Amino acid sequence: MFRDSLEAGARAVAAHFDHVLSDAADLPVLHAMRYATTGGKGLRGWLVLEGARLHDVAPERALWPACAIEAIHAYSLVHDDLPCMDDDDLRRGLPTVHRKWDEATAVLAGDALQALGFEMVADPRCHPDPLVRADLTLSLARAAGARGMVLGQALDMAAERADAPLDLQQITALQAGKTGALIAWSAEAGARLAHADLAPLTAYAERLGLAFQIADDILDVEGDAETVGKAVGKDAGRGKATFVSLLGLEGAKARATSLVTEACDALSPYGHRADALREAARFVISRRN
Ligand code: GRG
Repeated sequence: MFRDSLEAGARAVAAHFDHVLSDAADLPVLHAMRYATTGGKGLRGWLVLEGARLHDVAPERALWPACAIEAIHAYSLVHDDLPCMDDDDLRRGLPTVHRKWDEATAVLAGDALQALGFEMVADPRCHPDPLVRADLTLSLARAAGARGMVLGQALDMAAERADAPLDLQQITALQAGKTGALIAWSAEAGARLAHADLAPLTAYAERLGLAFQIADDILDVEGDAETVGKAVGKDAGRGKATFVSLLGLEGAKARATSLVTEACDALSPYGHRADALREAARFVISRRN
């Protein structure tokens, strides 16, 4: 049931994306942008839509920040895959943007997706109150930038060159930026649209983001064990610290499970109205991709 809701959200975001870009030039960068925003789970956009529903915000309004966060997420993946970063050939089971086109197109598509994300939350159709739009834009810039996702990515790159692997506190801080910041923004956006208290969603999202990353590390290990011929998980293969290497497989699973319980508990002010968000938290640690 949650999967149906996730797919419906992803379809709505994709349609909105097409609508917004319908007047864009017929150039490779535009095709690369559409390609890069296709095929993901759409979890971040779904969190925006669900957080908005929880606060009785109209879906037509919520689609702007939902599409914005998926655009920023897509940009981060396109740039993360570049030869100067992770140098990946595949993303979502298909050739990465720089493999399908070329590096220049991938850089430009990522740049344009990032700009588009900010354009969408600054658009008057997102919210009539300019203060709400400014709040969404400022918080998104903080989540994506040098105090958020870019900080996490930079810490990750520094860790690659470091002599000693990171400890648990360091890797938690790294992932809070790299993965957690956009997830937190997604969960909070609905409350921002409604001028509501962010605290319960912030507490939920902090735990959700960490559980998501721990699950990613577990998938990396279990996927490698299950898939004959698949390259050894990159992080594990380099001897770099991961939640699994630091906590052990069973310890990592236990930590992810208790984070999900805490995330669900943080939603108690919303009662059963937040059950879909609780389902999302459980999905994050049970997913297979
Ligand atoms: C290049 C500034 C810059 C940042 C890149 C997010 C990121 C930072 C790198 C991605 C590397 C990676 C695979 C991290 C693991 C966690 C993660 C973000 C996985 C991808 O998110 P999903 O599973 O992806 O939500 P889909 O494809 O479903 O959208």
